[in-house]
Amino acid sequence: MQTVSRLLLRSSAGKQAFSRSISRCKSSGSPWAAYEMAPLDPIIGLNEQYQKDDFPQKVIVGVGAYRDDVGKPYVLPCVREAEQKMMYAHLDMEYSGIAGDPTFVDLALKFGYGEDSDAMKENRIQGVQALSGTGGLRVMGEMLRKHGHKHIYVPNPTWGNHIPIFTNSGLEVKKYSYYDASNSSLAFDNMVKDFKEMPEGSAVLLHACAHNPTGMDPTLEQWKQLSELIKKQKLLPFFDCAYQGFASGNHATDAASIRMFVEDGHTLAMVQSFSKNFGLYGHRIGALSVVGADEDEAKRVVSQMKMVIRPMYSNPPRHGARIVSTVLSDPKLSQDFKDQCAGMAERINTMRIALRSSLEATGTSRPWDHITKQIGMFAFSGLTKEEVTNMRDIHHIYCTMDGRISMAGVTSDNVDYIANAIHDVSK
Ligand code: KET
Repeated sequence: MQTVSRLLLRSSAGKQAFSRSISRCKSSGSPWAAYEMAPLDPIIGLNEQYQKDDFPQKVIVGVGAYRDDVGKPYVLPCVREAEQKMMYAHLDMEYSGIAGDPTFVDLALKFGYGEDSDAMKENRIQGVQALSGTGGLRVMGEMLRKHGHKHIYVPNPTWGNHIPIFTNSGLEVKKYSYYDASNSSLAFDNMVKDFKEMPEGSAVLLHACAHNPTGMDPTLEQWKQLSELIKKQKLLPFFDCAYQGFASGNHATDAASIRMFVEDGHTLAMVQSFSKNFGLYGHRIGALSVVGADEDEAKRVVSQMKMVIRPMYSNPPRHGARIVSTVLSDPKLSQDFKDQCAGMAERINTMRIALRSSLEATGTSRPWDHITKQIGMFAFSGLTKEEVTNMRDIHHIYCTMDGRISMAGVTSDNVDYIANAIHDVSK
């Protein structure tokens, strides 16, 4: 009790909450009496609102989860086939090690860094299985804080959850310029300026590809400039790779930034998610890795990751790791994966073209060319908060408050409805 009160009393908000809690607890007798209803999550919370809406034409384009052209969740056929193989293998259900399944980790790292990476061959890349991207980000945040980091830089804007993940890890979240909303483009000059001002040793989060939410990535030339600058400034690059395969349709092409940085000699970190590219959202499967100066250094860092993981969740689940390993260790299933991932990216691109042309056909006065200029899962529409609210209240279309539309939820059937609604709220 003493420890709990000390923690709560650290801040004045904590003090107030604590005294409210004590007085409500005294009056109702329940220790939970003072707990207030927390707000809905800005992304996942949309699903709850959508479920309650009984309008027949309602549309959800909130969370970044792929849907097929009739709006249904999609399980990749290569994943189904891997599960069949696994069923007949009578696998055990033992605990994983703290670092997860080593076969999975090895295949995941080759998937990210490339099989022929020299750093891979020199064993300078080591990693652990992670509870998908989110879990890997949190482990990295905690580890950085434990090892003296006070802050981390993230792009402005970034995936909303980056901020509480790192804040809850005890890091201060600082932002670097990324996007110029006035002309829907990368704010590269300002980005460079901000990087030049970062203190030496700062961790800087980079979206490896298909930046969320803007859909705008640096070009390869710009990545090269960033690589040189990051080295000069002695920063620690930390890649969040959540959409590998969703930008170009090819996972190797989408890893170009990371592979370039490794070739340029950076020591860095990367978190990978298999939620989107393998469609394994609910299996929570990903990897967290580092490139060290040598094998021993990389292994020491991984040993520290394990020190964070063991008291946090002990060890990760088995099923998703086995699915990814089964696919990536089988040449036929690997090829099937490539084709099916390319198919998802292609459907999204077709929908981008359809949404833009449908919008342009409404007689709109706003430009919509950014929709086809952007890549990955999202269209960063430029709709204001008020327009987003009207989309929801008038047209029953659910997207995030920043105007981000998950293109994966756009289908041949709803694209015109969405375009007309966008036009109606923005004209
Ligand atoms: N990084 C980025 C950039 C990202 O967009 C997501 C998920 C994640 C990491 C984590 O995904 P995980 O499933 O933990 O591997 N983004 C989508 C889902 C979410 O918000 O949880 C989204 O933006 O809709």
